[in-house]
Amino acid sequence: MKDVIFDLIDSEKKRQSEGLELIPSENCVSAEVLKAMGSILTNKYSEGYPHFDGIPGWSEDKIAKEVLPNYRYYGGQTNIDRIERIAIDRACRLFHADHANVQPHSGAQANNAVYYAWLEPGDTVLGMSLPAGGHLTHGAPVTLSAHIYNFVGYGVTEEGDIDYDDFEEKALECDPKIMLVGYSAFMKIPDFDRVAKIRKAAEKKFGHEILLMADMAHVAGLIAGGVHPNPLDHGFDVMTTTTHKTLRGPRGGVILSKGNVASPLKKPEKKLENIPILIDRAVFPGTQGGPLEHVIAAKAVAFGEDLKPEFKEYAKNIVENAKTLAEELKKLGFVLMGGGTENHLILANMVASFGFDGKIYERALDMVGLTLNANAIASDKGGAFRPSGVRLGTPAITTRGLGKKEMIILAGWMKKVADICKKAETEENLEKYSKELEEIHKEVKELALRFPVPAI
Ligand code: DSN
Repeated sequence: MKDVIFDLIDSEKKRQSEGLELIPSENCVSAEVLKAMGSILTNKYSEGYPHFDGIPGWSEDKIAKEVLPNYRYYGGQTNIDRIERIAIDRACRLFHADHANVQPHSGAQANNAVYYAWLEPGDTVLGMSLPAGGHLTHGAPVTLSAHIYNFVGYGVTEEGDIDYDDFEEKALECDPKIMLVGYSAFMKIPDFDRVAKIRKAAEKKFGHEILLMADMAHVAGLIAGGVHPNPLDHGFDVMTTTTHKTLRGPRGGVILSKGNVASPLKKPEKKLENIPILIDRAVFPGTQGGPLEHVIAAKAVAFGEDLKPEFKEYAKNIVENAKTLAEELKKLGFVLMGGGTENHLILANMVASFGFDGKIYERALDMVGLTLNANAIASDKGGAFRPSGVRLGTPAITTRGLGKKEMIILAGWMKKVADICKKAETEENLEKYSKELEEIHKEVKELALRFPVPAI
């Protein structure tokens, strides 16, 4: 008998096909990425790392005897090693990195490995605070890393940009070991050069090296596509990212770094120049066991797609769509944080726009097949469960081929749903407007089916 799980997968295929995905951290993978991810590579254990290309000053013979047998803890790695090596090489080419660790199971795992590579318990990390748009793993008190390390949060300005004065003041006060630029709800392009200058001043004051880390999980695809600056080109040592957002790969993480690339078998001195090796040791055996080689193969396929010229066009279109959608929403009375967007992401303050919160709007949009998420805005009073805003973005709909014309239609639907929420006032009352919502749903479905989800 067919397992019910497959019925539910079919049902999810229908939901994705008939609706439009506006969650800015989601995307639709290609058939090739899906095929690699669903392959028999999932059968294989391969703790360790693929064979190394060479170690300066070591003979081939010495490497063969002393290093290679120790690189993996299981036999049968002929194909796995080649796959992982290709994933690493492609990731390095995409982001101008000296080294890539492609094994993190997620962005959170990637961040935790970087912390473990560089910090001692109690050390300080300066990162964007959660209410300002930072990520849970940048110091939210509920996380494991917040129990181990000391996180100091910087904020954003009224205009929605990083408050660089606050950043600088805190950097020169809190003696950070890591300075972190990264976020999951931020619409501006960071001034990486300014942060690199602040790092130098803080290093001078405190007399030790400070790791410059960028968590680019949201915008990595824009960086790869050349429409967003690359922190590794602007003095940053490490960049972490997930692989499933704008990069359009399988769910997972990767850590890119600058520095000496050498054998992870010997623990090097804790210096910035050794960060690639420290990171390899921190991922395995530091914080993870067996790598997911079927996912690593899918990462390699996605990185191959991201290196193609078409991906540059895709990245450009993501940003153009987001800007068009933001402008249309503003014309219709939506108050947008930061006044709009410079990337793929839009944060609308629903309380300031129409007097209701993000949760009722998320629910009503779900009813018409438009999916986004309620999201706190800086200095939000509504808490995590009744945030004032909604966060939306264009990576998935751009993959499906929607363009300027459809952004204008989409903004119109969003306004109609906002008008219904205003009348309904509560989520329970939305049912009273089910006929009006169903009319919009029909239109959404008709348009969505004209732009098929790849690989479905
Ligand atoms: N959950 C991701 C996002 O939606 O931004 C961050 O981890």
